[in-house]
Amino acid sequence: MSTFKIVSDSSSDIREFSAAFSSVPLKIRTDEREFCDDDTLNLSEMLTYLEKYKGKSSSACPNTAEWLEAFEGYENIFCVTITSSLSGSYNSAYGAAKEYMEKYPERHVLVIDSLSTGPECALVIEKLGQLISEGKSFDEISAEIKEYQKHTHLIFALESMHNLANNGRVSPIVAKLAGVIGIRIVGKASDEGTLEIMNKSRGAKRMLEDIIDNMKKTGCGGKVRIHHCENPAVSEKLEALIKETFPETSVVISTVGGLCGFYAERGGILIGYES
Ligand code: X90
Repeated sequence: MSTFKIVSDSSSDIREFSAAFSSVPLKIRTDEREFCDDDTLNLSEMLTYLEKYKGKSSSACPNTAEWLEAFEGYENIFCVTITSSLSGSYNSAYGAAKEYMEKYPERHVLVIDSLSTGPECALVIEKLGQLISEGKSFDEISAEIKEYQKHTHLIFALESMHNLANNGRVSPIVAKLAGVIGIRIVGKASDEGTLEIMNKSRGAKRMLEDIIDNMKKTGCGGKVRIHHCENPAVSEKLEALIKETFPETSVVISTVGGLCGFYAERGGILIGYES
């Protein structure tokens, strides 16, 4: 009997899972403090601290040793990372996988570049859990998850892009727009795993309409996962609107972890969904 494990970096916002699972934390840093994106993190306290902090803040992905520790003891590992276009997480996981398979030639690690983050990673993890519980082989699951990824999407709506711009993940010009009071930036994870801006929406109502319009373009039917950064009210409105527009969906709302919270900032909403 082979043993399966799912490992992801903490960008997936998943802390606990039904199958064998580990979340490998990214870190958020200033010159004075380091926040580890695990169970010990108080997100609200971190956000408040960062809003007041005048210096530079940044994030750091897991290193090879941290990934290796999460793999240890398992024969078949599926490892889901944040998009390799915006983070070194995939590369360090890939290095760890190579090392692991050299040490244990009979074991397997598939490192999956989510080309996304948050709730879209969560969908991939849920799917992996389902395929494992169906008793499929490592190779079958590897093929099916690749296919599945063609049918998952990520849309985001942000009130501020301050931390994204400060860390070189979006241009300062785009970030400035998000800083305008009442303007929300609606965008998506592109096919290449980059941040693609689609709307500059004025007001929450317009933002919700723009999110739905973008979901209509790809179609939506199946699972929807909403991860928000201290914005339950708008998430619930969005849930109602999604259920009304796409009746064949099941929506689950949850909260972001530290990494997505750092970049999405207060009010930010990420939507992962199946088409
Ligand atoms: O390696 C690191 O330090 C992590 C860097 C992560 C940078 C981007 C995180 C974005 C989080 C913001 C909106 C969603 C964008 C999705 C684009 C694929 C959430």
